[in-house]
Amino acid sequence: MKSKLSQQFSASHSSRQSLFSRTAKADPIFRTLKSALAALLVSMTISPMTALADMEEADSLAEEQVKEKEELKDMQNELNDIKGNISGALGELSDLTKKMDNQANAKEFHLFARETGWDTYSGSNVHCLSYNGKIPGPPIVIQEGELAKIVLHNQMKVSTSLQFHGIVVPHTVGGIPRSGQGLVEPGQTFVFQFVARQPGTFWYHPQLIHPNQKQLGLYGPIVVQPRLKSRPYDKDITLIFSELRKSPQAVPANVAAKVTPLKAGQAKVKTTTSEESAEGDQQKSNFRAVAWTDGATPPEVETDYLINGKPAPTVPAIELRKGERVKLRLINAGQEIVPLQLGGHRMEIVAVNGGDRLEPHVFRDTLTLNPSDRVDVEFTADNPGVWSLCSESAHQSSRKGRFPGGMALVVRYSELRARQQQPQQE
Ligand SMILES: [Cu+2]
Repeated sequence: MKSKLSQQFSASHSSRQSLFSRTAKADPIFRTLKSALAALLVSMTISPMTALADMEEADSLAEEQVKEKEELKDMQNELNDIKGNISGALGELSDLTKKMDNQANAKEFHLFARETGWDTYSGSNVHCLSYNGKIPGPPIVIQEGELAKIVLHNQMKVSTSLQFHGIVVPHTVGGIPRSGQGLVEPGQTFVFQFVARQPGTFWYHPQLIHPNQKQLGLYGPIVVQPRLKSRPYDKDITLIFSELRKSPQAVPANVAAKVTPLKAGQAKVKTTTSEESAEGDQQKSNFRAVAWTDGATPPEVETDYLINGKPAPTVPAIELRKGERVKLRLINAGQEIVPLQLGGHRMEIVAVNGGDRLEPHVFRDTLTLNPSDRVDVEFTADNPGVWSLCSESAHQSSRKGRFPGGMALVVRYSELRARQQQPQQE
């Protein structure tokens, strides 16, 4: 049996419990209080020391993150550097490969400068100078961007040099010749190398310190073919106009003999010429020309006017077929102005002095070639017949007034010729 007190307590306890449950369920204030109490209990479980440690940990974590970010950035920079280096190295490798390819594919030409007997008119053998025994010298035909290797062998009794007129080359190749730099002594060989970067028509000859060698026959054409041909043509013909001075005697032994080689850094060429000695003016010029003879009057000379080394009527004719597109590369290697005329056609001037294609193009039946000019013209063979291409200057297109002679050639349509040659049918 329970005591009365115990019974009372139980009764009161149970009644309180039921009161609490009933009230909590019913009243929102009790709910709020309950949550606040819970939050307080949770906050009391974290001591102040623990919070500080946590904060420090968070700070160091942030620092690490920053460091990691910086390291990542550094790595990225390094990677970029490596990428840059690789691409640079690849570029160098490609340049080197190209260079090697170029070296391997260098187009080589040999020029033998020597004294030569040259037939102009029948029975008229002129003692002159030539490259490889012919006037003009061999054509140097290269592609744009190609490495040209030109080996000059001096088989003359005097020094010589080489200029690639119009082609922009390093000074070691085309500057004023000096010892070891383009001045080639008798019996010596010199290699000139350059990459031809300009398409067009050019020419080669000895440099200004050896001027009379050019007039005695040392010259030749250079054609740099463009990588992209702008307009097709059927025939590509080079014509070099020049004068050849006929000397009654052999080529003077002292032609260009008195050129003193320049040493590196030296600015002047010391030479002897009769006129300049008389003027007492030897030190003024870097370009002391060389006289025919020392102190003597130049020998009397007769001049032949030539196209590709020959005078009319021995200059080969230009044979055409109707409808052909013809390109003429005209080079004036002489000392005189040549007024050139083509019969029956109008020449379209497409380039002057190299690769500059002229826009808009101009058309001419007569054009003027100044000394050293190169003019590229094109025309369409649309007027069948037999025509002339010649200098309008009578002394240039005759042999002392007798025709045919000098700078003149025949332009003819081969179909007409074939028809003329066919036996007449009845
Ligand atoms: Cu020149």
